[in-house]
Amino acid sequence: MTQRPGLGLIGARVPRREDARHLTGGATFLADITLPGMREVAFVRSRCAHARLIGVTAPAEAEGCVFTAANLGDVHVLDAGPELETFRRAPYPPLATDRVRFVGQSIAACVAASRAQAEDIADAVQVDLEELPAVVDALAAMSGASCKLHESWPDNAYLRGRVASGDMAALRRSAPARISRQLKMNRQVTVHLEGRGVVAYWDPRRDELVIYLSTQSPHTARHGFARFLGLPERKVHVIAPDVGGGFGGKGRPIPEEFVVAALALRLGCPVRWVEDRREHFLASIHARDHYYDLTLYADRQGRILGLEGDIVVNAGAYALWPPGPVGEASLAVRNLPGPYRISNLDLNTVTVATNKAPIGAYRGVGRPGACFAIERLVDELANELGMEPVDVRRVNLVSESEMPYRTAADQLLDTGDYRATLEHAVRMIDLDQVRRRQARGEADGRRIGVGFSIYAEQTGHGTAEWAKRNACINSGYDSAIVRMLPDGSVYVLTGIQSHGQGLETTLAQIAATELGVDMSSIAVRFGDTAEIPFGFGTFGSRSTIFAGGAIAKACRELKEKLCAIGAHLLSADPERATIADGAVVAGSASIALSDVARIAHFRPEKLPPGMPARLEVSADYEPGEPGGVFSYGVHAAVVAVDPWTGQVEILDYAVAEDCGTIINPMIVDGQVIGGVAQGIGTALYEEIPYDEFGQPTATTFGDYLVPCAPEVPAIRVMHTVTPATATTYGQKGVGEGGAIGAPAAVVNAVADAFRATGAQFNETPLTPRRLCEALDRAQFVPEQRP
Ligand code: MCN
Repeated sequence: MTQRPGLGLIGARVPRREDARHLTGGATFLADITLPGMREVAFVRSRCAHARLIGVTAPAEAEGCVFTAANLGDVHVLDAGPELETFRRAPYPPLATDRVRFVGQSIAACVAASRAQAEDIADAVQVDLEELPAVVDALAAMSGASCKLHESWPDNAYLRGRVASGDMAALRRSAPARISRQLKMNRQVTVHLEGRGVVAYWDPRRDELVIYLSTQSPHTARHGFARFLGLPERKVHVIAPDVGGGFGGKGRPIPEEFVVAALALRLGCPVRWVEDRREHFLASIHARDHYYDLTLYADRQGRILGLEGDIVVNAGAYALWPPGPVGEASLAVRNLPGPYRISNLDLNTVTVATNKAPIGAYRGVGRPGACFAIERLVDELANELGMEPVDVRRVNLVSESEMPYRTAADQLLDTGDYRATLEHAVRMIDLDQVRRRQARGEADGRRIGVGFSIYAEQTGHGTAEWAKRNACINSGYDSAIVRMLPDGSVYVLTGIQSHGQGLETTLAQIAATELGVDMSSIAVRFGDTAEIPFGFGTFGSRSTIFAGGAIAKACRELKEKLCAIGAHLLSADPERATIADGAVVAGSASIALSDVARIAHFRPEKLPPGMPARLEVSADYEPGEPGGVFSYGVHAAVVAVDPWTGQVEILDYAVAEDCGTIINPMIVDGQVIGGVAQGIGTALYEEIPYDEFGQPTATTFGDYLVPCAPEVPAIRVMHTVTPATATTYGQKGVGEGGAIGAPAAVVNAVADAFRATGAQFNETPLTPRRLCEALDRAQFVPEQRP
């Protein structure tokens, strides 16, 4: 890694300060919060994928404890989705009214003194459902014979889109090589360590509803709760305690959380719901579920000439507030050409309603599927042309001299040397050595494969990007307050939220660097809407850019003021003053920051004439031109596949990545490694399958497999540093890249192991069954096991 010198703590491997409490039981997660008189909620959920809701009968002994849509109180269902006339609306009801549209949809909320009692009541509630035909497959849902999810819609499409450029018709006639494939990335859940949860109560002293919520976006949640309940926002106070992971899933409140807030108002006592893991699998946010039908056109030297086809996203039954389900298709289509020079493009997207749980954001949003699709096609093209897959990438990657480069899908790749990063990955995985090993064969008969994938990760985009998406909430900026207290210690208040990614540490590194003070004097605060400045929370790998930018801006202004006060007190020239080692220094004179802060607060008569005393600065931040940045990386995996059982072992995994200037390399390594682990889950293990009746068939960790330590190899990470021009330090986001690149690299490696057989591996997770079926279809019969 080569990084600009002279940036203080920027680039330092500072240990994560939040880990001490997280690892020693000192943290407060949602389920740790108990309040006097608190009641617990259990939900009655639909057992049918699609049905008319005829009636709900509560047991006589549970009178006053069972709430349905009819007696929840005066609530306002939030309309979700982009501000587009062509988007068909399907607001997600807090509790079902006349119809249920997926297994697990909440129908009634049962309240009792304990969760166990609430669950007993829920078990005793009778729900009368008249079953309707269900559709779970997105392609079937788009056929004329399908049942309709929403009666007023002409078909089951939420939204259709098209991205096109160049002359596809001419290319179709003339292209020397073409590869057509159908690819599928199946449905997953977000599987954060801590489930969702909410505690709500009315605080008469402050005349407000207090909502503890395990969330990534406290202010957005506040806005949603206020609108749902018809309360002014000043009467809704959202507090995020420690959040044990979110991976995008906690970015948006779900109906159960809204219901708990409504119950707290209705019942006048604290009410809590803590999601259990089965509820998480059934009805928390689902993700991915993409289908691609694509044709790649190329010349015989491997130069990609064009890409066309369809992207279908199975979005489930309802649109989750605020953005609805369209981000998947939008990000997938715009990132499908990746960092490749592709001049002809014709891609159609459709986001489809089915009788599955609604989808939302999960690490990578749209891009793991897009990366999987294009990177599989690149490898298949290499096979067709008899080329080394890496060579096809070398031919097509955008070069450093072409930056900034606008792709055919209108994405502006800002800075970077993608080709150099590819060469790093090739060296790290030692491609020649792997090829030699393949040629030798394995003593145990397993087959070795090596796979690469390249991704460009859109991070930290400003208001123009969100306006382009017609987003109903444009999160293109964020804000910070930096406040020095009378003893010289500092509060950094930020509108974003840390839910595991280490921001308490990295944002303190930024503030300490800018102010010239020791990190130990800085407290980073987030997650309390009564305390922090307005902001949009954490998603889209935006925090280091937005919160980092806002904090740096506020700190610079505060530093200037501190220098002016210090110089005045020292009778020195403010132009010559700076902060070093906890003091304002001007030439040979200095005054401790604690003295400056104390005087500013308590002895304002000593300040420069007319200067306001308050040592507090707030700042907004949005990245400069070109309004957003792309980090990128190359993943390389080596696998050994057992052709008799379909078991895949990942032998080696290397990532060469570039997220611009790095704030904390240790944390960035952790982000990459964690993301790759999740990507391995996508590639090989994780899926929420539904049967033909719309019943999900993986609702425990017994059926929904996540990679654990034995399945995740020692991942090696290296960084190149190409600073962004649009951000404060040249930093780019990094939180999602690991999850974006891994599925394609792993599946490409498996495909490489069977390159000569013609077997097709185009669906994730590539379970042993799918792998063996692919070999069967290719009529590949492994030799006798040695
Ligand atoms: N970082 C850095 N230098 C950079 C970029 C980032 O040191 N150039 C550091 C950051 O300061 C931060 C971390 O890396 O500590 C991730 O930063 P960033 O890329 O800005 O992403 P966000 O902080 O906005 O985090 C969100 C991102 C996303 S979208 C998901 S999903 C995600 C993730 O990061 N969910 C996570 N990482 C996660 N990590 C954990 N442990 N748990 C989750 O739920």
